Amino acid sequence: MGRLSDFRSGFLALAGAALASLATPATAQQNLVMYCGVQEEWCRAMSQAFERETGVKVAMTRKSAGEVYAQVKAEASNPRGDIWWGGTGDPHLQAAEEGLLEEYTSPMNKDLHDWAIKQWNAGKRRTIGIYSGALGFGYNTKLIAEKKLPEPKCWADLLNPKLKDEVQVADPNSSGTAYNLLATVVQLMGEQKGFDYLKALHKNVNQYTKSGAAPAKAASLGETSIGIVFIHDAVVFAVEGAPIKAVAPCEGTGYEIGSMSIIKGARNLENAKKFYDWALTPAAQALAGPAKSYQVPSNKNSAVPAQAPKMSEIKLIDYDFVKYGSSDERRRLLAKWDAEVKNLPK
Ligand code: S7P
Repeated sequence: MGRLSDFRSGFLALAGAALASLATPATAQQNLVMYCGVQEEWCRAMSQAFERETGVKVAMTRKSAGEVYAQVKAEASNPRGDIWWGGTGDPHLQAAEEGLLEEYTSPMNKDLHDWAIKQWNAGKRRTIGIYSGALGFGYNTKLIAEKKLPEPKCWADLLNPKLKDEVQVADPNSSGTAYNLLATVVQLMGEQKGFDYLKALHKNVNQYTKSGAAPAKAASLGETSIGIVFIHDAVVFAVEGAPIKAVAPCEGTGYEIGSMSIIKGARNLENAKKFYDWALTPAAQALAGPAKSYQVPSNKNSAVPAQAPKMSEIKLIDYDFVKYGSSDERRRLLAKWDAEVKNLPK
């Protein structure tokens, strides 16, 4: 009897172990590790909807664009992430050039705007445009009026000495938004004048934040008078009723092609591809508006949120994504900003 029960429990243990080993790969198939570059609310809406529709369990982390780039690079020999969804396109392009991303051609490509496909070609099929939005700033109308400050309409207006410590913007090392600003002023004014502009702006900056959209929130709360952000990130607070006015600078401005990439060596490659195709559908792109994200979506059949700034009414520069997303140029400009602007005395 004793031997029989020993045999039974041994057999059951072995069978259990065999089942567990069979179950491991099947379970792994149902996971997706997502690095998300947009606002938390939209990140959550996307990961939860994908989970609901496919049963794939999504582990999502929200980070700024420069931070995700740094993480993907640091993890290159042992990749942890599967999909990098959202965030400005420049660091995606840099990662593509550095061999950190997987090539992919989605059946959805045929439905996308030219600018999204241009990004895909620029990244040699390793990154693709998912939305677009223009750079600008938002200001707190109450604070500006109370302090009797002139209403800013142009980039040049932000250099007014009366705005000392009244402007907030992110650090371009962590933030895609702030790198977009750096690349924009260099393209708009030329490199020398662009850096002169950033040095003069530094005198008025009260804080370089980590996240690009944070200055819009700070302006809405009255913690700063002006926040340099993507215009759609300022519109969010105006829509909510905060005393925020969103501005497209009069001299012209840059814009982003928010991007998506599959990480090279993704452990859940098939699920990453599944997410990629799904994220390019009008149904998935329609999750943006209700999550208070007012970018222009990349699928031609997607509805543009009513609150989205009209790109055709904004004076846009011909942003050179290939040059400013290249590894050498992005590294060079960030090092120059660190050396010449960041630690300047006020
Ligand atoms: O808030 C949305 C958005 O502005 O965030 C992305 C961008 O990378 C900002 O985050 P960081 O500046 O913190 O990197 C944009 O792509 C997107 O439009």
